[in-house]
Amino acid sequence: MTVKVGVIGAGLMGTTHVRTLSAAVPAAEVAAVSDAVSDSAERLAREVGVETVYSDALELINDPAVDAVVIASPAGTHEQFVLACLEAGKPVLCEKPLAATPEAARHVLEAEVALGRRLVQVGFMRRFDPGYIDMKARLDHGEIGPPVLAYSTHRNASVPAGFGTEMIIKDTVVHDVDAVRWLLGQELVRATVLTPRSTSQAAPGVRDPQVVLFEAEDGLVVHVEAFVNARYGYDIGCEIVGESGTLSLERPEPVPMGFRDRFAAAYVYELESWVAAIAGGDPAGASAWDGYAASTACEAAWQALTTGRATDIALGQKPDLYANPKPLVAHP
Ligand code: ISE
Repeated sequence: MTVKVGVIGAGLMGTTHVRTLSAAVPAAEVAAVSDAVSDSAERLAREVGVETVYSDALELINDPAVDAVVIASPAGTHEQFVLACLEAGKPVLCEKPLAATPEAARHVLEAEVALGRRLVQVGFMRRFDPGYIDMKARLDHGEIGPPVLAYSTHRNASVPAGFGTEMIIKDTVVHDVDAVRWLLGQELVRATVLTPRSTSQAAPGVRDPQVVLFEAEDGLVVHVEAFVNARYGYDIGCEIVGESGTLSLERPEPVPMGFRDRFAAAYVYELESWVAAIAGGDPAGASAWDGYAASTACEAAWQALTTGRATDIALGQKPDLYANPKPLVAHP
């Protein structure tokens, strides 16, 4: 069966997903594209030979010819569109963040729990990167013993104008949060933020770089460096220090300049895995719970930055629906 996918959003990520689905995921077919700016949707649809174009995303979601939906529109639209997918009973891959606020992410979570089956996957693509998958397998295998420290480095060569201090936490650090929660299999419970002197490359008033310290459930400490004007490249690092060794993420050489190059393989595997799960079974990527937990941790970090105080991350009880996440296996 070919899964007919509707893609909402014809910007950078929507375009990446449409091209990847069309060129590299034979089990899927792009059936429709939508964007509030009709010209963008039409241009993208034409590029890959898709005939159905909407300017209203809700029409795309409710189109009977669409089996499943990718959401790559601005964060402020995610809650409404994911809820509409749940109402229509359609699997949905929603770009990060799951929703603009932890409260909105909780609405999505509650709607999925009420439905009683997992239809939501959040686009945390690092979980599908071969290097991260290898680290996770070795950690779970006990290769370095119980972890005590984690270091996650997230450097962008540059960011678009308007990318401010808050976005460095909510758009950038959110990836590190998901990656370490997944690698460690633990929730983060407290956040503290340090703001070194800003680089002269940062826009006026923007705090860049930032160091976010998270404490995890069993007392281990996670150090996240976000530096979005690092100029030399898009450089992602991760090291987990355990009681009997250490594991580091492979860093490609030369350093790529952008996230779409660095995570090209991850984007393909993310879509392949998501499409394969539609035929039966839960999606293996980040769940609505993971999206909610990441947004809540980032909101706490933002509060920590603005108040200068350590801030607790209060998630509440994890619903049973998310108790046994499907393990992710290495790309065949
Ligand atoms: C961007 O918003 C993303 O989502 C990318 O995946 C991330 O690596 C980048 O640093 C963010 O700015």
